[in-house]
Amino acid sequence: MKRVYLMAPLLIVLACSLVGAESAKGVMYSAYNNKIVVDGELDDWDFKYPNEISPDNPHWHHYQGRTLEETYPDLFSGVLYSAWNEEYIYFAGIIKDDDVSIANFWDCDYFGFYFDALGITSPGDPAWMDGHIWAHWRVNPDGQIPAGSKEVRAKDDYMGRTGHEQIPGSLGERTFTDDGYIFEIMIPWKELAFLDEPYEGRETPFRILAYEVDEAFGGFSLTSQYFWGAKLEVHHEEFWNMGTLVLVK
Ligand SMILES: [Ca+2]
Ligand SMILES: [Ca+2]
Ligand SMILES: [Ca+2]
Repeated sequence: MKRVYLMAPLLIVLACSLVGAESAKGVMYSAYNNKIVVDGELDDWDFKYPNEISPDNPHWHHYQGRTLEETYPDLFSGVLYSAWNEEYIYFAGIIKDDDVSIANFWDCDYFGFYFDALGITSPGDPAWMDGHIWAHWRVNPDGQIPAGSKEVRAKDDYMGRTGHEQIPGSLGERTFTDDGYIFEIMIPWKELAFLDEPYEGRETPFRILAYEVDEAFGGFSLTSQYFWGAKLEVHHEEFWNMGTLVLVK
């Protein structure tokens, strides 16, 4: 019996370390859903697998700017969801933010969704700056056009790697709430280059940017900038440190 007593704590420690190793990678699940209509209302979502934006979530990494924990009392938190079907990948957010005003196209609240198209797994890979697709969702502006870019409706701004052009067939809507905003976007799989074959169990290197701007310090300021992923060392485009998006049914 004595051996059993000794082994039980060891097994618990081993089990905890395995769970810790899994969660350290950063995994976000995307739930199958074929009934979503992108209209800025989330009554068509099942709200499975929430990804909480919080200083307590070890997979949200501070990049630059001020943070929730520092001197500026920024109200910024929320929860993100993902869903998929045979044609589209979807993202939704329910965000608490005390200021959603804007200065211009660039100085506004936005989220970026990064997909690694080349499977870059180590630092120094010469392809790393070109190895991804990003989709930036700008929450605030209506009808603003970024300088030097093609005319896109700014709140549908999905920027591909080679320019600030909307990804064809993508769509986004948002609704302001009493304490922030809700957003809902969709991107066609066929526009995600190497990722154009969705199937249950598919795992994709993936990163999320939360870029939070408030009118503070006498102007529009970056108050919080966080990345979700496995970890963050020196640069936000560390494709060898991305998390994983997993498609589940
Ligand atoms: Ca909807
Ligand atoms: Ca805020
Ligand atoms: Ca804001």
